[in-house]
Amino acid sequence: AAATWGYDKGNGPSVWYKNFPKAGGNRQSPVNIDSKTCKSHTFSHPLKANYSSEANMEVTNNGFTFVATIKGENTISGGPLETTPYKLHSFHFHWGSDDSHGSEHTIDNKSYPAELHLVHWNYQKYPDFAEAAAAEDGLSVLGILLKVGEANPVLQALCDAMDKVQACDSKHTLDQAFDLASLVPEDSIKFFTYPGSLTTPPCHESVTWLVSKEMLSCSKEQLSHFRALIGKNTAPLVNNYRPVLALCNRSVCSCD
Ligand code: SG5
Ligand code: ZN
Repeated sequence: AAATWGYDKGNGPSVWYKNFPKAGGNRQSPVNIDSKTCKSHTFSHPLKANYSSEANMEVTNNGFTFVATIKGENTISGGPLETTPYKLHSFHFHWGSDDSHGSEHTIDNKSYPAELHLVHWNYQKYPDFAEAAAAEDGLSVLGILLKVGEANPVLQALCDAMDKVQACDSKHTLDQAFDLASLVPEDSIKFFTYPGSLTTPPCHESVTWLVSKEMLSCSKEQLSHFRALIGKNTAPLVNNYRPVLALCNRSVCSCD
């Protein structure tokens, strides 16, 4: 059966609303973050990720992205989440066919070559992830932009794993424990935040977005591993990002 959505001409972001009406809503993601006009805000608790190391991490090329599913208990809290811990469910990336685009969020209208999404859920409130994914306070995604620079040793383990799942719908289990904590800034995280949605169908308006001000550096060689993944219909898996949408009646807060 033909996929109901994708990133191609006939099934891309501009037509998602036909099968997934929420995609036409006014709390959609991603957005451009205008660093000059967003309001500064100080929350009572600093935003902190409480991450550890994940043994036997499983990664999948599902034809839409490269995703790692997480079994251990890793949480994020503080900032707009206040004292409610949200638990890490999985992480995945979005990327482009070249270095000039690929991120979902843009900062001052600038795109980056890729974006990491660490997806967390409000596990103390909702009995399962699927229920949280549809609830207005169900999810919080920490987005970290990738910029071209030095090769990143932390990302290298993932680039090596990508080579094992080049084929669409393949899985691999990492044989070395993966240190999740090294993906995120060590102390408290400086970030932008706004209420938004999943950036893929069904585009539920359930996400408290946290976009890190600190980026991860990634070499051009490392980016080539992302672009060597194969998507649906044997086409290269590239440009799996949704373009920015209107902020509508929302504002982005800047938090240090
Ligand atoms: C990703 O974006 C993944 C989803 C993720 C969405 O591209 O999409 C796909 O892989 C398409 C099938 O990740 C998973 O499915 C993980 C197993 O959806 C979720 O994580 C929640 C349902 C949307 O997430 S995003 O808004 O952070 N981009
Ligand atoms: Zn994503």
